[in-house]
Amino acid sequence: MTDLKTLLNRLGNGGPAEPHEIRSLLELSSPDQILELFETARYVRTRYFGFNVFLYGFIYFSTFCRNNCTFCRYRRDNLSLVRYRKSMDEILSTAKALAADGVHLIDLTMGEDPELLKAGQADHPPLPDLAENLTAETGLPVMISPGRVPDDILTEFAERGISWYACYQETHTRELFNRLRPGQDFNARLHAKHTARDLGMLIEDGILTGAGETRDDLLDSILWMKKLAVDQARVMTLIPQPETPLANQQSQDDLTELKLIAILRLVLQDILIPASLDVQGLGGLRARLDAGANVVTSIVLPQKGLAGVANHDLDIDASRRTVPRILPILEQCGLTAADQTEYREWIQLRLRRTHRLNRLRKKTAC
Ligand code: SAM
Ligand code: MD0
Ligand code: SF4
Repeated sequence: MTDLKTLLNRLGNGGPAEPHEIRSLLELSSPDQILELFETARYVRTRYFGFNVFLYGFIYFSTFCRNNCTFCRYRRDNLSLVRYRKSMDEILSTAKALAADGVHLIDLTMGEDPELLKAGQADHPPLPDLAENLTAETGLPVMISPGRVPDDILTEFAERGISWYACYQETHTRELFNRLRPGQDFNARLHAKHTARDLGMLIEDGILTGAGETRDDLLDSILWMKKLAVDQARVMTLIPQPETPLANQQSQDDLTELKLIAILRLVLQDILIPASLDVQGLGGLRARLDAGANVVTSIVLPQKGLAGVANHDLDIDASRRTVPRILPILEQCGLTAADQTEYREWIQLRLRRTHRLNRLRKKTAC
């Protein structure tokens, strides 16, 4: 059995990890050893990104959803909330304000809103037009998080220059997926990510932890995301939501999330890994960055009636999910917000790599 120092030394220098070695990292419980894990993750982050961190503005523009995910406040059967669908003008003005605050990307997120999935509604152009308008008006790259959408819509996103497709599997174990996302098709959700990648988009996948998974489930997810060669990988700790089937799930502290951030950094090395403000708000940011994350996500403008997902209102109207509140924390961590140009350059390089790999895959398939 390799000792921890040897293993961290190898991973810290970009070496490979065997599944049983990743499992041993997931099992770490000694505080000193966990700190060594985080330190190595920061070392790897510095090698690829220096001290730069990227900032993602978040616009949850429709909270209507046709699905019934057991963990989610916005599931169809939850009748206890007032839902909203923001107009094109509201979305544009919010995106411009976020851009002026210095975010690097606009993350356009929605429930699987049947109205928006139909082409072009009164107040709304079709989704690909909406996303393209945002790119044009803000000059920023756009991520779209619409849930599972058909291939023709993905094709339009790619043709309109949308950089990212985000779609979180939550777990890569079918049986657990069926419990978390009942009535949804495991393969179809994976297929959407493959299709987006084949179309030349960058892709993000993600794990939900604290939702009844085992260590082997987590290991499987890490191996899947490595195989899929995702460009961004996230982990979120379940925040049990009232009025949902997982309302009484025992709350989990954030240690597993932090270890997963560090392990993803060591196994996937040069990808983007979010520190989401949506789990513990601003108070949880430093720990996530110290574990090796390099993107702050879920930056939400206050007083606009916009919601978060896991924590729908935490820190939002107190203006604590804003760029000015984040910058001092980056500084405490010895980090700094990248220039918008630096992020665009990273995207361009990564997209070129995707296109190269796609060409190679096509050639070997012939
Ligand atoms: N409706 C789209 C979909 O499901 O793909 C887009 C929304 S997606 C950004 C919502 C994500 O937030 C989920 O995939 C899940 O990872 C996370 N999430 C939702 N509810 C959560 C909760 N209660 N606790 C933690 N994370 C949650
Ligand atoms: C976040 N609440 O960044 C958001 C969301 C969607 N692409 C991201 C899960 O944490
Ligand atoms: Fe809908 Fe997404 Fe929530 Fe599932 S996670 S219920 S698809 S908004």
